[in-house]
Amino acid sequence: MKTPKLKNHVWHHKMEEDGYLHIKGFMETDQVENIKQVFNSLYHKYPTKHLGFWNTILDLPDNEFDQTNSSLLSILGPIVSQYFDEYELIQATIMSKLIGDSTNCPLHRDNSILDERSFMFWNCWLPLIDITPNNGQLYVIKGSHKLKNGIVPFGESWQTNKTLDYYKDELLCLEPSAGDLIIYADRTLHGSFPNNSDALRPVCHFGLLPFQPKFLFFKRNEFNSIDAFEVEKDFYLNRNGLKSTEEFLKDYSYDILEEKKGETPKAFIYPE
Ligand SMILES: O=C(O)CCC(=O)C(=O)O
Repeated sequence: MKTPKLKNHVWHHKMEEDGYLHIKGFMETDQVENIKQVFNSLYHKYPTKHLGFWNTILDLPDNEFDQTNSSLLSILGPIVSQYFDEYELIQATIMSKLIGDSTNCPLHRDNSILDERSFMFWNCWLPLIDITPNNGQLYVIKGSHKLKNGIVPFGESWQTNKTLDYYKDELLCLEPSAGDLIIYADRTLHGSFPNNSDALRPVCHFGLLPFQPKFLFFKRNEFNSIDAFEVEKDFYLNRNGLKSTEEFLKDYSYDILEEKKGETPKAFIYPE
């Protein structure tokens, strides 16, 4: 399985075994404060229209999103390169859990964007405040990246009939401090509890792709199996992933394949 590599071999092995890793003191306090200030100014300028989370992807206009992405990447790039090899870092966001009971984020795995038969990406979660059990704590199911968690196409949520209690022996509730880094694999089961504190809970969030991955766009077909379409990296670089899958596919076939490649899209049934 091709994944990014941690330079520290012990950590890399731990990540491979557990499907998550907690790195303490990943980012200096002053850099965390800088990102927090960016968050505070953007959050007040562009208040959210959504429930649960404020997010630079959902809530910023294109120009502000691009600018924030670039400045986050310029802060993160040099730090990430101290810890990792053989990765691609293409997008970073700030995401804040809002306040109240409606902010529960149920157990799930993340959406699928790679050929998961041979590629795995890692998501990175860097809290800008200290995390406590009361303020929207992240949890992971240790080792769950090795379970058959299935492909999750964009526009769909991971489905399960199991409760969190079913996984209680492997459930790990994480308590990172501001500036620590939590890494979890694209298919690691995770979620977060409601934020019952009186403050927002902002995090910087970025994905680490393995070097030169094969990108796929997955779409459920009328027979309830999943078609996979080969796409270029650019496909996931704009904010199309948030559109409905119909629109997504339309953009894909007209804009990416016909205009850029002059081909019609070829789908193949993806083994689950
Ligand atoms: O930030 C959180 O509380 C959870 C984030 C999460 O689960 C995700 O982005 O997939």
